[in-house]
Amino acid sequence: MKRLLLAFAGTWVVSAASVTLIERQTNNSASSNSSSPAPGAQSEQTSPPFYPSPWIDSTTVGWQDAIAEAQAFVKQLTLLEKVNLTTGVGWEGEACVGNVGAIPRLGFPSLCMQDSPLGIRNTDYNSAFPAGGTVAASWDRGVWYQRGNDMGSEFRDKGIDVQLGPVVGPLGRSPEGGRNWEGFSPDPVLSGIAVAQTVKGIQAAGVVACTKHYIGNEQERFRQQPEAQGYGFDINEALSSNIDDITLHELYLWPFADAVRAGTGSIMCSYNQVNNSYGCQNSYLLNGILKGELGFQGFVMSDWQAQHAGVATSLAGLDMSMPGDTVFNTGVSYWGANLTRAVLNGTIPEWRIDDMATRIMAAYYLVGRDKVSVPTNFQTWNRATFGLFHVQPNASDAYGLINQHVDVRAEHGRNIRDHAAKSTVLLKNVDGTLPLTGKEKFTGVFGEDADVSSWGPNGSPDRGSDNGTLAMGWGSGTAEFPYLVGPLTAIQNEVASHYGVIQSVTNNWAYGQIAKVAGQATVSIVFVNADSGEGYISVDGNEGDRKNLTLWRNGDTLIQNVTRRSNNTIVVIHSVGPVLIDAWYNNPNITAILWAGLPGEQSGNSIADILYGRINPGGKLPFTLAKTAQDYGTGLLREPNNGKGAPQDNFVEGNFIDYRRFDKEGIEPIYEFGYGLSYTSFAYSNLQITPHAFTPYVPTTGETGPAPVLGTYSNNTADYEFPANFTKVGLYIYPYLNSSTVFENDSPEVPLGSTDGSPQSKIPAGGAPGGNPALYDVLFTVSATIANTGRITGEEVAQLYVSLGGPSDPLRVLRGFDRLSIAAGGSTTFSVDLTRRDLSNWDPVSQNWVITRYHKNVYVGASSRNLPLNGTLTFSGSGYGGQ
Ligand SMILES: *[C@@H]1O[C@H](CO)[C@@H](O)[C@H](O)[C@H]1NC(C)=O
Ligand SMILES: *[C@@H]1O[C@H](CO)[C@@H](O)[C@H](O)[C@H]1NC(C)=O
Ligand SMILES: *[C@@H]1O[C@H](CO)[C@@H](O)[C@H](O)[C@H]1NC(C)=O
Ligand SMILES: *[C@@H]1O[C@H](CO)[C@@H](O)[C@H](O)[C@H]1NC(C)=O
Ligand SMILES: *[C@@H]1O[C@H](CO)[C@@H](O)[C@H](O)[C@H]1NC(C)=O
Ligand SMILES: *[C@@H]1O[C@H](CO)[C@@H](O)[C@H](O)[C@H]1NC(C)=O
Ligand SMILES: *[C@@H]1O[C@H](CO)[C@@H](O)[C@H](O)[C@H]1NC(C)=O
Ligand SMILES: *[C@@H]1O[C@H](CO)[C@@H](O)[C@H](O)[C@H]1NC(C)=O
Ligand SMILES: *[C@@H]1O[C@H](CO)[C@@H](O)[C@H](O)[C@H]1NC(C)=O
Ligand SMILES: CC(=O)N[C@H]1CO[C@H](CO)[C@@H](O)[C@@H]1O
Repeated sequence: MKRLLLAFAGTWVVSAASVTLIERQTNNSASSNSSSPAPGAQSEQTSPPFYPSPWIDSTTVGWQDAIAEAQAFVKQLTLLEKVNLTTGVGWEGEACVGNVGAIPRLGFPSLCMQDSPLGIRNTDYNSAFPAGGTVAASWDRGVWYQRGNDMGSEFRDKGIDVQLGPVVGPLGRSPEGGRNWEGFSPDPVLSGIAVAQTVKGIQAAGVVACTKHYIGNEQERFRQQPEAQGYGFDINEALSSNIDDITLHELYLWPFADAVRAGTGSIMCSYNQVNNSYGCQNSYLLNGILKGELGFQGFVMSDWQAQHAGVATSLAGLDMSMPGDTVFNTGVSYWGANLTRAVLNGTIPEWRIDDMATRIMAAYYLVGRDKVSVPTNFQTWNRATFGLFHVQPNASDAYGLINQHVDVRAEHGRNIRDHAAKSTVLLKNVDGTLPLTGKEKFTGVFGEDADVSSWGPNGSPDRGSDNGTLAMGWGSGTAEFPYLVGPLTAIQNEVASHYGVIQSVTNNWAYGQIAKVAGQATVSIVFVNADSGEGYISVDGNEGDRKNLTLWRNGDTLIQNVTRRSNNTIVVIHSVGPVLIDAWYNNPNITAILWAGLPGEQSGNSIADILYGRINPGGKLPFTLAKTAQDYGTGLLREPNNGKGAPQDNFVEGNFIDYRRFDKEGIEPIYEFGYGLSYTSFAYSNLQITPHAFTPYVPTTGETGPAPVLGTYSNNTADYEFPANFTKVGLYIYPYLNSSTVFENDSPEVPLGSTDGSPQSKIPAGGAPGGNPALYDVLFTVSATIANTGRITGEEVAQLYVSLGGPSDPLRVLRGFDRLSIAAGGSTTFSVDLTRRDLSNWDPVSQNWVITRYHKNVYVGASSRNLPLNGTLTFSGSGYGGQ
């Protein structure tokens, strides 16, 4: 059987884009008008069907053992037990934010899924790590891996099977997007390497990573219909992110491919629709792209209440329903008993439920949970030691030990301090203002953001306020702080250790007091912030997404008040992403500016390490700091634009987000993507380009095996009823049928091909986790010499950009980087392997990656706009070209 995937180029791709691409494949002169249309996207664009759902491939390198163990496990299961593995027990049904059913017959406990991407949510004795968007600024593979590994070990020791993170969706299309800070960077390569390292770190600790939210989850507003209704928007469906095929592949999918290649055991599908099909039942994206083209062998889990159908979601590639009930606390599920029934009545083929269960267990074995798992020792709903086991409405009143208060932090605080300091970006430093010595005559510290809130660091549930110093955003992507070292505390300790003078004003409206202290200070340090979070909490009218990009809490006025009186003012920004600094950044009284992101529990110590020079700053901006919000050109969709239907969010800018847009439109930013200073200086020289012999790109061909069917199941309906004398828990979701039903095995109405378990043709761009293995062939090695020309050891993030050269390509795209430690007067070699993928464009016509014939240049330097070295990549021989 051939797959039913043809004839979709037309629906996914604006026809002009395909024309442009053909042109850029054949036209070597590069003389085309540079105003050729960007790929773009259209309203009402639709997502084509893709069936059947690809089954697990037991020959997948890296996964063979895990799949064999998973198949052996699943083979012994009854249908009810398989259904139990796939379906959550319902909101508040068990200890974790999500749990599936257990398999008591085999002593196999309920799998536990728990937030968040920056540490364990809703527990105690856990660490609060720096946010993803903050550590992105370290550009440091070691930091990402270590942070992931530290987090993973904490999840493991609390008895959690799946960490609900890391995040690469949102990628950060709009700087106002509420959850951007949970992810890494709007650049797909920076995000891709960061997510891969994080996944590896988490999973090496024996916990399954759940990379999320797949895909196009770029704004909070309209992400869920009921939430939008709650904010007064009368819409019947969630927003549709309309993304064309080129932009999908070259931008939003890119880091997901890296996560899959790194072995992520799980992927969470998103609330929003993509091309007018819900993220958790979009067969093109789940079956075709994720499990087909990217060769994902793990399981797809729904976001909480992101499932909108039963049979359709299973056939479209969803493997686990979270938290299991259709809507929280309804006791009703699209799966559970419905899934049992759908398999028994022949609507869902046996191979499909087997594949769902196998994928879940394969992830489990892949990370070695069979060897390291401990029973869950906390409960997410309650901090008390004793309490109800099940807090679902109508649950039994079984009561007992629910929180063992296991301290899982080891000494992760040391790494947290180091990682946040390494992620701090020095934006301005006039005449060596920084580092300070601690012996300044009079230090003034200003701003609410300098000190921990009087409500305490965890004073607002899920950090849903902007009280005190900002060290994480709000929503489900948070953790409780075990402590929060405020900047004022750390700076005061520093000054007091020298018996110096320090005074602070931490009320942003105390103008008289601010003026008085600023007038005396020989150095003033002003702390300001800007917050955002998840859509279910609104803070100061910011319904998850930010209303604007200005500083919060009167921050601009605070800065102005200080600079009026103090000619040596250092500004420290804690923010979720870009903020507008145009009003003050070039004020001559501002002698230094630092972006410190969302640093986590050691905030004060981390910034003090930078301010006092114990750590030489080496972070670089993972986004652009622009003069105006309009400069970004990719604002949020703020008003419904489709009546009561799904708001249509057309990603018309295609690939041109963040620096790619600034380059394209010739807009001068204030501080560009990749920018950051050090206390020392660096020089770049000696660019070398070494071509490697490589074979032509070979599209994957051939057929898969048939869908594995594991075990048999009884057709006796009495076997599926609740066991005798079974005590139901509250609104728990069970796999059992309420009464024996006659199952008609008639011809159910399902999408064409969706039940076909016969061998399927392989996908040309696929073939292994992350896509066609030849995409990762190294075509060139580019190197350069980086010298430390200053007087102290420093770390430089050297960056490599490529110009792919086509008329609809960005001017330059990041393709490599390394954070290098170089002693004063010393030098080192920066080296990047450029893969075929790095040099390819997605061709929607051939549905594969191609190297176009446009000239390709490389640029090496210190930021996206400071690129002193460049050269041309010269292709030769038959390896050229993608087809
Ligand atoms: C399914 O899971 C529930 C909840 O853990 C459990 O009570 C039940 O016994 C399980 N059923 C089977 C058939 O394993
Ligand atoms: C099965 O799903 C339907 C919605 O499709 C729901 O109305 C029904 O209550 C579900 N059955 C169970 C037992 O949850
Ligand atoms: C089979 O069961 C599913 C789930 O309850 C239901 O949606 C579907 O209509 C049933 N089909 C037949 C043919 O009975
Ligand atoms: C904390 O934030 C909430 C919500 O914004 C606000 O109402 C409250 O006054 C703040 N508390 C303090 C101590 O700042
Ligand atoms: C932007 O939003 C913040 C947070 O709600 C608010 O403090 C600030 O006043 C707003 N700025 C403008 C210019 O409206
Ligand atoms: C800079 O600070 C000095 C006080 O040291 C003040 O006189 C001057 O007006 C300030 N300049 C600006 C631009 O605020
Ligand atoms: C700031 O003002 C003081 C006193 O007026 C002066 O000594 C000092 O040099 C000035 N500093 C800068 C950075 O301009
Ligand atoms: C149950 O029914 C299905 C569909 O008719 C059939 O393929 C399967 O062999 C039956 N299983 C058993 C154990 O009889
Ligand atoms: C169910 O409970 C009743 C009363 O406790 C008992 O008599 C009966 O034997 C039980 N049935 C089964 C199948 O365990
Ligand atoms: C010294 C100074 O600049 N004070 C100003 C602080 O900000 C308030 C509000 O804008 C002004 O009224 C003060 O003059």
